[in-house]
Amino acid sequence: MTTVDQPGLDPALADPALADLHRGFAAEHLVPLWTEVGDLMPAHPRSQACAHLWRWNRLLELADRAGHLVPVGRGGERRALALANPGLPGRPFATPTIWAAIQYLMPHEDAPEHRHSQHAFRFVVEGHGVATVVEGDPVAMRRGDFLPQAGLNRHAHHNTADRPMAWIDGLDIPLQYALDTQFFDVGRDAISAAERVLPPRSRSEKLWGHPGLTPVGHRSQRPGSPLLAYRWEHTDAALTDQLELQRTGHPGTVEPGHALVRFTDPRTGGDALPTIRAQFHRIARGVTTAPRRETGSSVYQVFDGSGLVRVGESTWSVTRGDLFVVPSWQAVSVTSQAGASDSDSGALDLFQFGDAPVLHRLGLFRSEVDA
Ligand code: 1HN
Repeated sequence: MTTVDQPGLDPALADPALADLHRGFAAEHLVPLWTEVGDLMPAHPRSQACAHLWRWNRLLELADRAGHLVPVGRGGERRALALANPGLPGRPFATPTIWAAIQYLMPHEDAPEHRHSQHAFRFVVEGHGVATVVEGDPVAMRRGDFLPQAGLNRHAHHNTADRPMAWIDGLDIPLQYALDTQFFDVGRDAISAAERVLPPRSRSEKLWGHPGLTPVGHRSQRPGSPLLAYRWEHTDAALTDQLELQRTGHPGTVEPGHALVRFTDPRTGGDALPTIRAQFHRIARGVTTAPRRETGSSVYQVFDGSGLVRVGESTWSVTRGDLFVVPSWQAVSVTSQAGASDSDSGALDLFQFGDAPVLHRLGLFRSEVDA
């Protein structure tokens, strides 16, 4: 509580009549606006979420220890470790709208089938061997792939390999928690033998994975993209082409040395998930992006390369797999700096996910680029 003219002194204590009035408010579960207006109506977004960085090698080490100690099964459903933003009290939420986690499956292990209203995706920074089985369609997960799973699709995961595999999950859990829209059902106890396979392409890709071509006679009415895997080969080629166009003097990139693509629903061109925007950035060697702030929050994962990231007042050196949060209205700028162990072109590749579709649809999206 703040007071207008006597900071630190609660007016209800100073004046017996006011004290009595405040007791009356409290008894009726009322709060006077004049004690709260500064917090409820800030001049610009002041997120309680902090800019925060999680190191991939620490996440992986802890996930592997959990793999040896904690089974996966009904109830817990997933061996997932949520990124809990230190600024957000109570629940383990990465941002006010986004839940993010590292998930881990041991060799030949299954995560049981279920479905929920929360929209979700997987993104793979390293490894292969797991299939996510969505409505009976086994979808192989490999490094660099983005795998959206819109709400109410039944899904299980199965590790076909002799090695453990990790990936990240993003879900709109905090948003649906705030809106009280959650539904959850368990699915079959086990997937069938026919589903325990790792086809190079899923049925969804055979139907929906051809650029500019819509399969006639398939009217998927579900929200969210019917394409269940956006493969790294395509993302990589799109980013390479943008930078190449820019180098040869043609429009191509969002800013010099910064290529950007968005994962979209092939039916509409809109975001692949109704509540989550997922994008991929490639920042050419030595380039620093213009500091940009937006309403709404994002989580980024370094896919490849090394660099320097500035979010609000924080600066970190980052490398493959590291994850960081960008809270609403905090400026983000990144510099690509080739590290000693980077074998590639010196570019910094970043996967980003956030709540932008929600803000756009509600007319609340705003952005600024600092000169
Ligand atoms: C879920 O279904 C997955 O399918 C991951 O991998 C994380 C967190 C809460 C609720 C459901 C998954 C989840 C989840």
